[in-house]
Amino acid sequence: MKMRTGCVAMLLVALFASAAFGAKFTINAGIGLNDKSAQFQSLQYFKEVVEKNSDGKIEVVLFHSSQLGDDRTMMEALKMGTQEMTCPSTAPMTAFINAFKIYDLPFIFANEEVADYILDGPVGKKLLDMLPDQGLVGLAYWENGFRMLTNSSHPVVTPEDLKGLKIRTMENPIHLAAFRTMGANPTPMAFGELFSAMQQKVVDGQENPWGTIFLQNFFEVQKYATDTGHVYSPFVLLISKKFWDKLPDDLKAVVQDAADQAKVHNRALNRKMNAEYLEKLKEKMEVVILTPEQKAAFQEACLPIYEQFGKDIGEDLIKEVQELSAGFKK
Ligand code: KDG
Repeated sequence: MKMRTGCVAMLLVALFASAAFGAKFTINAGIGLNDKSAQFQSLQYFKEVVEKNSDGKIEVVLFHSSQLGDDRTMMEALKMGTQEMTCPSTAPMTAFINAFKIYDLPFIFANEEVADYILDGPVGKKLLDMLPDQGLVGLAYWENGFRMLTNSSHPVVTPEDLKGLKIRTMENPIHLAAFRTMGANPTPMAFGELFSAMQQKVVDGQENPWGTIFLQNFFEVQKYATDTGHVYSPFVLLISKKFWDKLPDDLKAVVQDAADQAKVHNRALNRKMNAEYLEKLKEKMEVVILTPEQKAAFQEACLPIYEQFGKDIGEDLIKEVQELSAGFKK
């Protein structure tokens, strides 16, 4: 309740600010990560392009660190039309559109280039096209990235090392099932609660890309990290359909173009930051870099998940992604 009052107050401040600024439309955009993240920097880039190319007709107001709520709450606000923009991981989006679970299958993408190829191709588009029925419009796939495991108990080198570890996951049935299958004790939790849950030892560990582990100071409460790369998390830059439908076509084009430009910026920046922060984390944590054989053991341990969720996601969709990925050439 307190959170909600805070959010309303913040949106009111934004409303008055935009009235003073003279913009015709205001996009309030909220995310869970902090203001140092590649995601926030990419939103700043988006804001600059939109405000410039709309000649000030659109103002973009940015909120970070779950100031407007977590991924799920913000998506619901977009559906209701009380917030204009957010950029969630696809994992919690599966609460609204089942097919997005395809991205949660462990090790479905071999690397970032394959991920780009699928997300920017017919599969990625097909899934974005399902969003308007849910009151959401997907402007572009940005990148959260390959997720890495951290914990406060011991180094994890094999799936057996996960036994008994209480791991926070995003709110997603496949992530929960995958960690359960590997022997861990997973629990879903909103991102905004994660740091204190680790600090108070409510959970032993979590999984996120290197940039998040560094920039959210997770190393202060987590001693061990492993480059599992078990799931590639896309972000989707979402806009409320209620808001989108009110925008004239020329301004829709400005917003879409800015989202596409910011996507290119975001992916490059995110990859650069993830690589840099891995090196910095090596000075702060005990980081295990798995050999290809060690990684294959995690991949094998997760295979039952494909069977378990095959029907739910759609065997055809899984096959389509696997065949497209196999045919990918740089
Ligand atoms: O801003 C994005 C976050 O809200 C969230 O999606 C980050 O990967 C994430 C997580 O673990 O919740």
